[in-house]
Amino acid sequence: MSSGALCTGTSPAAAVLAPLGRDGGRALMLGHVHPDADVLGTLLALGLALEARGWSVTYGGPHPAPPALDFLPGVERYRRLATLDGAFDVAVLTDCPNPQRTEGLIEQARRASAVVLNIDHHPDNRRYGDVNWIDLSAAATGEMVYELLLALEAPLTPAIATNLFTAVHTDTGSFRYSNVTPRTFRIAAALVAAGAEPAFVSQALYERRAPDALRWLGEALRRIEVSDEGRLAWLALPSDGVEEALVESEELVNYPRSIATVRVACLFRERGREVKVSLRGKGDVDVQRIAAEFGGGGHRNAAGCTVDGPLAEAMRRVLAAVRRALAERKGPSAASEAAR
Ligand SMILES: [Mn+2]
Repeated sequence: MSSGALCTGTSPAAAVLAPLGRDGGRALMLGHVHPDADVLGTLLALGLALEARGWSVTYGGPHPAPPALDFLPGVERYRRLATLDGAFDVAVLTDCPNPQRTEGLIEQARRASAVVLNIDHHPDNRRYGDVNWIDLSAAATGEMVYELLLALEAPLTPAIATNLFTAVHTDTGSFRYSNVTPRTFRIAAALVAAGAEPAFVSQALYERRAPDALRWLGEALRRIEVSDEGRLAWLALPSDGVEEALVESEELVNYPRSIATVRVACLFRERGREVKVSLRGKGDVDVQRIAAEFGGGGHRNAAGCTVDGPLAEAMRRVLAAVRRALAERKGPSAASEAAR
């Protein structure tokens, strides 16, 4: 693994600005598997800003953008990439802690690009870029790319602002999670002033369900189980009959997480021989450490991993690890924890 320059500030260092500062060039905005709004919003925002300066920009990754994010300005430019054409002055990856999540495109990008720029806020980032900007205090990579565009003196168009606002909006659970800081709101305010519309983004994200999706959601929520004196809750979805796009768009793990007593919530999604696991905490258990036991990663309160099936065996292993973490964290009652 290459280990290039490392920058950790809230503002981009000169090494981060250098490959992007000139007028014109060829840039690759490279996303990872199943890109979410923080990935897509930041890649599109930075790409659009570079295009305004005469750059030619390619946007894509191993998977296409999900239909639920079809409202992001410029997202029609983002496509599934199998191979890369030509050479790039810079390849940018955002919100991607592990280069393996590009399914091999990172190797091609390295060969084709003068500089690989890695912009992320995950604590387990592998620092695989020639330049790595890792700001663990950022609630979203969207905050970092906002600072980057300010430093580049790029104009914040409504399209760019909408992309960054959506990135911050989703990574903070609509400004509800513990990663939200005064800076998050300052940046959000600046983005709204620049033309992002909160009501439009909220409706686009949360109020475009089909009636069938709601019925299906009801069926799924019936499966929620609660145990360990209410401290642990999970939802397990076998592979049969559930439309993947529906699961992706619903952030289902937030439902078990919303139970008052729950300290750790899990979502298990069986996919062929693998089970995708999403873990959510409320601050007292570090779910990233649990995910890391299974080769995954994420943040303290939100992490994920992929575990070998079958579903029941995956659940047994992961729930055992969660219970170990809960036992380590025994002490104050759930009520006094909730009051902190
Ligand atoms: Mn993120």
